[in-house]
Amino acid sequence: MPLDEDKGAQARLIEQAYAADPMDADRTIFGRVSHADRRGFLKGAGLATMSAMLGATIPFHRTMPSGLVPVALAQGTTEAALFEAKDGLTLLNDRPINAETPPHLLDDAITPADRFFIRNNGLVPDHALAMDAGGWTLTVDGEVDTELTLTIDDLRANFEVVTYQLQLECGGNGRSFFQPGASGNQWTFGAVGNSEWTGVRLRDVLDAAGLRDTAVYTGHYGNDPHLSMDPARIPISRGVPIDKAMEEHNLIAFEMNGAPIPALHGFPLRLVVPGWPGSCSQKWLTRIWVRDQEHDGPKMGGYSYRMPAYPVPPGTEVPESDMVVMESMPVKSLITNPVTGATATPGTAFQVRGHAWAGDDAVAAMHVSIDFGATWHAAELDAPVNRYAWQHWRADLTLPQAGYYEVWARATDDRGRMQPPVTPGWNPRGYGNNMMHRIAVFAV
Ligand SMILES: Nc1nc2c(c(=O)[nH]1)N[C@H]1C(S)=C(S)[C@@H](COP(=O)(O)O)O[C@H]1N2
Ligand SMILES: [Mo]
Repeated sequence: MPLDEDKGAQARLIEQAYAADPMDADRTIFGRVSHADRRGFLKGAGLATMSAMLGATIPFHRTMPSGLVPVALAQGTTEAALFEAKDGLTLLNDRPINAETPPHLLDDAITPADRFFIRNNGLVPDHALAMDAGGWTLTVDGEVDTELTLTIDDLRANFEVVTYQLQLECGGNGRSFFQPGASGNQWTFGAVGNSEWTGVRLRDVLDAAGLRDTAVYTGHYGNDPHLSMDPARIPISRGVPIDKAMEEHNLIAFEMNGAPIPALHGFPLRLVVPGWPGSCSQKWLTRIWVRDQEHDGPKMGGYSYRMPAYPVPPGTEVPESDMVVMESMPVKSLITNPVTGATATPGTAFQVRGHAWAGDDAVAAMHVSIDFGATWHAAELDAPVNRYAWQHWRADLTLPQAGYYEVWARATDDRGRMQPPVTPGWNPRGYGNNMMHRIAVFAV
């Protein structure tokens, strides 16, 4: 087959790599084709390149839509390649893949998928890497009158499809600041995002199944493989009390920001249970088991996503029986502009801005300080576009003279609770750290 259509250097590189080791084409190539963005590159690839990558001619190439990414190549997508396409995230762990977003990259009102943090406990399932939703079903069973098995088309056809902006934060966000430290991903500030999610309401689906009087809790299941690859083990299965599950804003989502949910974020179906630890929002969702007791799946018990029932001095060995499940996340905010370390001109106003959120509650006030918390200025605070969306805030600040300053930001929720200046309530696994975000600003 003549390879004369595409003389680009990248294409030759791919063809050589492919020829050298067809089975390893994906790993060989995509480390190198920078991330000229694999998908973008494939979309622009000429027929010869595409054929070389597939290792076969394409007899019906005339009817192949231009820009189509052949599924055989999409199937070769790896977690590493997907991470490369993420825009400036900090990788905390690559197996399982965990990455956070630096605060200044969370400046958008709606977090783009490329800037949404990744928190996986296991591996991304193959069907998601291939973006193949064929045959996907969701089962709803347990304490229900009618067991349901629903395809994604069934969900779209039989239930109202709604779109909400919902903020999602990992329960362990801020863990790295606890003393003594806790094991687990050393999140700083960026295990949080606020995207637009489209799907059907969890409550509508539970209503369709008919909850029995015995229903007290949900149990969520996805099909992500355990790190051990042992099919008998599952990485995580959490749930929420029925009262929380029946809230209007919980979604069984199939779109993120108007597009299919990306592989890393749960394609083709995930729960979004806002306000509570992100772990309640099962990705790659296959089953909702309605329980007659508190769910006891992996990461529901022991010290996982649990806090001491009473305040303890840092480093205390808390008996397991005194640990209670984390529910609503605490009030919190981020400064997303300027970036820490920025410079400002003395005597000239500049804008500081960011977002704030408060678990099941709303943020009522936002304050900023430039003198290490001695005095506070009220910031302008927007209402959320819908319940559970993060709220935007902004303030104009002026630094009086040249020197080093810190901007501190403090949110207050509608029950009067504020962010503390230092890490709050130490707990064995380092959850729920809502200390204020501080940035450095040099007036020069
Ligand atoms: N199936 C499955 N769902 C999951 C997880 C997982 O490992 N597997 N991680 C959970 C945790 S701990 C968090 S914080 C959120 C993170 O969602 P994101 O990766 O889309 O940011 O997904 C939750 N849902
Ligand atoms: Mo999490």
